[in-house]
Amino acid sequence: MTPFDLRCETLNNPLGLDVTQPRLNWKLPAGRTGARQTAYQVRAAASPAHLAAGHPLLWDSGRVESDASALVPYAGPALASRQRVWWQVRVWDERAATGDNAAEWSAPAWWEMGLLQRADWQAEWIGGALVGGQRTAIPAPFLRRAFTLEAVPAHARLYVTALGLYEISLNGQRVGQDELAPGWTDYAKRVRYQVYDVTALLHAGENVLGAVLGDGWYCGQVCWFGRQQYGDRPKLLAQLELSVRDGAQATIATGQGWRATYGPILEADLLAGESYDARLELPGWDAPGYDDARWQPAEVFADPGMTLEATNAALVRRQETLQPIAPPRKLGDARWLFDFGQNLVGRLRLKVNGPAGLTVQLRHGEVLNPDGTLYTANLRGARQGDYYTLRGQGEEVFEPRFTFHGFRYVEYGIPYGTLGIEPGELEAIVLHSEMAPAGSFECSEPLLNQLQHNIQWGQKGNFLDVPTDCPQRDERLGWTGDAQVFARTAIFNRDVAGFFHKWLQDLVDAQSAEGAFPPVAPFLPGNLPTDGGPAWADAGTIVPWTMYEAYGDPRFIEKPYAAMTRYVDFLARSSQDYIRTYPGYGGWMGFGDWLSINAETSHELIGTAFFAYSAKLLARMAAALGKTDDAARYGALHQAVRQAFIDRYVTKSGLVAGQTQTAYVLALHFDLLPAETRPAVLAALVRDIQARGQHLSTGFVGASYLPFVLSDNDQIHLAYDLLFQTTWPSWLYPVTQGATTIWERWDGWTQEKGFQDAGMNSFNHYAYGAIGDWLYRVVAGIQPDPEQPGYRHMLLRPRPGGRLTWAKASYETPYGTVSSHWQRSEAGLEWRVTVPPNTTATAYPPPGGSVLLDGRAVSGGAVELSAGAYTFVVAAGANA
Ligand code: RAM
Repeated sequence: MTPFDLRCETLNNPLGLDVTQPRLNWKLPAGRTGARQTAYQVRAAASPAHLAAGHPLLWDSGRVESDASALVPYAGPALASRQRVWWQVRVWDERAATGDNAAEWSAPAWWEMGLLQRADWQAEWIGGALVGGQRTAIPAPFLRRAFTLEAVPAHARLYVTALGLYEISLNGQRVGQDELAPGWTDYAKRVRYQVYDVTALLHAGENVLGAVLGDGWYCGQVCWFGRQQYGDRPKLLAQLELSVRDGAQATIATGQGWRATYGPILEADLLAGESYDARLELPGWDAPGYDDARWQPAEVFADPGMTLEATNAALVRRQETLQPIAPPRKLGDARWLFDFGQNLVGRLRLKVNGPAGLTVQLRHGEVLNPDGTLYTANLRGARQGDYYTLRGQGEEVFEPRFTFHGFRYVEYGIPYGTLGIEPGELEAIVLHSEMAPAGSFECSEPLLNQLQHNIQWGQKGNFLDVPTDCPQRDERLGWTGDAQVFARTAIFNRDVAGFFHKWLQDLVDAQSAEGAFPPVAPFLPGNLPTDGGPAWADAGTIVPWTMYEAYGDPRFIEKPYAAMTRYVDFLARSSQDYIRTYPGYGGWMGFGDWLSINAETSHELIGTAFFAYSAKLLARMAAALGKTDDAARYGALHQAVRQAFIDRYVTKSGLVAGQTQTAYVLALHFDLLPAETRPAVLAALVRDIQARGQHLSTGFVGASYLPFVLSDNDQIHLAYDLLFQTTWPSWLYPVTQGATTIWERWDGWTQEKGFQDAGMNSFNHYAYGAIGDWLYRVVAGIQPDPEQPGYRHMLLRPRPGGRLTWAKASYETPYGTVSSHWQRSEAGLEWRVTVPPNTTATAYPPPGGSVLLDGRAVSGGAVELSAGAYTFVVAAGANA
């Protein structure tokens, strides 16, 4: 029983943490039924040799009688900046009596601390002299610093960040694989730094640190707000620390002595794209021996004083490469259309041969006009175009570095029509935040499998450092409502723990002075209301709870806790007799049930429903943290809001005011009805769906809950009918239209109307992909147990239906893989599950006749399972 897959803060050997009490995870091998840890011992030391010898140790937990194998806090001496800790663990399992010989030590793992104090930084912010403007871009600054080392260093770390974006190299070799670093935070408050082990890149003699800066979110265009939202030009902060063999330390830091110039990158903007003139390249600029006499001294800037924070999670990386699915189609003189077969987010890599001075234009778009040309109207003010001017010396390769585009199609053009030339070669590089795959879902219905594919790609495309609504037009904001509805699905598809730890900080940073959470995070004041309003602002309570339920990490609810109480107190203060966004309320009324179809739900009803829900979740989180007074207080508040909802919106006969699907769904799902009126409300919901020819009418607010309301209330057949609906509005309609990602609108394109309003019509918007959660939880039946969060215990309850003959899903919990796979046959249904080691599950075999578990009869109803692999056979029966 040797533990493996050791993690610190859920990361694999993280370099540069500033979590002062890191938590440790390990997994136990699967395979034995009932495998379970009964005790563990962790030890930590300064080197693997010390661990192997067993001394000197930094920390020894001793044998701890505990089944905890996830998020076990390091409890050794306080950690210092730069400290590297090696650690290992051994465990005792349910078979072992006592005695040390039962357990084998794991292979060692490590983590290393970053710079914990501001005083650890000697570096100063540097950059170029040009400033650009609200509408004017500047070329990308190139910065360099040469230095001499007498000997090869034994150990070297680069601590680096930027206001804007950076790419940094040592002796001409790119450092790290992160893209668009350091990502987007509220730069007035914090910026994250990265740490790289660069020991292997240094040598004795002259060495060169070189950096190129991009505008990014700091001073490039953000949304439709224009440029320079945070500052006037990009800046770099970098500190190379090295130790030589005799223990002497040296630091090369940004500040005086750095040189600056401009080179081939004429402009680089996230929304517009990049323009690169290869004739202006600076050969050898980042290598030793280059003469920088014609460069200028870099500008040195005063410290803006924001917090420098370790990244503690993964950044954006290049993830995969796609090739065009067919040879380019000629559109006209010197214009060709490339099709990558997939709406994706990233950028192109161009390979081209041609004369010096020829400019290649690459325009990106998601869809095509009816005449087969590129459709770009829905990009609004985002140019999404890159320009490459050839140096004219054989094969040239270009990939922009400080931009990303949302596209499936590319128009390749040579603006000044050089005839007789063939296009170069293109491949598409997919970019997104590093998030390990976590789950998979598959079933017998190809259309649903394509839907799952589209959900996955919607997530990849919109999880680019912040969870964005869309990746293509001049918007790309961290809309809170969208993130809130999609978070549960996101967790099933990918490991998003680090991603949401970071974004929840963005959300807290963006809280208004009154206590409201914003419509978007990071938030830029002056452009949007400071209060996101119903279902948007409530991301501030819903997302922490969602993360806590799935990951079991108390920090998800501890860190934003004070902000959440301020928020719910704000709701209490700003509502009238517990009715939120009431008529005449002076503040922001909210976005309503955004993009619903002919079914406007009252904003005060949505507001009050979400007020009740936020209070309820906060009471639950308070209880989980042992804050019993708060739990009671917010529990009482929840009851009061619930009663106000009933008094105001529910009639005696059980109708809900407004009479939209979303109104019924919220009342039922958030438990805002007297028990005796639930059947009537449910019946009204069912009637409305039937009256619309088995169609939903819900927008962003109602759509994610609708299928759960049906499946939780004996309407599983109708839930499947909606899921299988292929005419719009429905989840499968875009799939039948060849969609490869989730559309923003149910009717993004229809036969009758063609494209929806170009002012708001993204073809890569994850919000309606929230149906993915229902595929995992209900179709395949994998659910965390909120009473034992983080999959310590789980619920397995598939609900076969529709025309599906089989479905299967798996999910990587902190303990290992849980899976559920059911298959119909003439005789009934076979259901195979695996429960990860050191966890338990309650399994609910689907309804039917008699039930066999691994060949033995079990009585109907729930079955408790320990770790292991099991097969249920449910005979065909009356209720199936
Ligand atoms: C639009 C986007 C976004 C939504 C807001 C309210 O800009 O569709 O997804 O959350 O509006």
